[in-house]
Amino acid sequence: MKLYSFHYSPFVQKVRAVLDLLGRHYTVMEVAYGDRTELATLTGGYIHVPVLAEDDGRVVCDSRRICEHLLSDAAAAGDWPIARDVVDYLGEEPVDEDEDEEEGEPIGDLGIVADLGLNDFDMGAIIDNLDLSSVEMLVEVADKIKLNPQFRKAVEAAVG
Ligand SMILES: N[C@@H](CCC(=O)N[C@@H](CS)C(=O)NCC(=O)O)C(=O)O
Repeated sequence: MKLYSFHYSPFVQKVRAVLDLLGRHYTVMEVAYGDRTELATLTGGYIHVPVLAEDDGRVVCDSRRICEHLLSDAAAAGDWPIARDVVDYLGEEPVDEDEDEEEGEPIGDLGIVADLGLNDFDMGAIIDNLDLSSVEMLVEVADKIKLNPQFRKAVEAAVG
């Protein structure tokens, strides 16, 4: 994958920190401040950095979206010790990294916050909606259980 960058950009540094923590291999594409033609062509007109270009053609703009994209990637999730601990704790089978992401089944108690107003059916609908990033799913959950102002504040403090 390629990361389009200005070397001094704090937004780029944030994404590089996440990429490095995940142990992902990437090529830094230093963009010339005065010539962003390649970047604009790639993104369809967005000329800020960072921009992430995956080898499979996916292009993600904006550091926050890039971080969400990297952290919600199914293969990367399988690499997180905390994700493995949750699977162990729930007594479930480990996630098969080769399995098609779209066919993955949710695990755990989907009715865990039913008493706060979000039943297992509605929880299932939120987490099956693969158009949402993991943070957007959590925002929906927080909305339904009426925790959104506090949740948004915590997310903004964590991801900027
Ligand atoms: N919200 C964007 C902000 C990105 C941004 O402002 N990047 C600056 C570099 S630090 C940029 O590309 N500026 C374009 C310019 O100066 O013309 C993000 O988080 O990625």
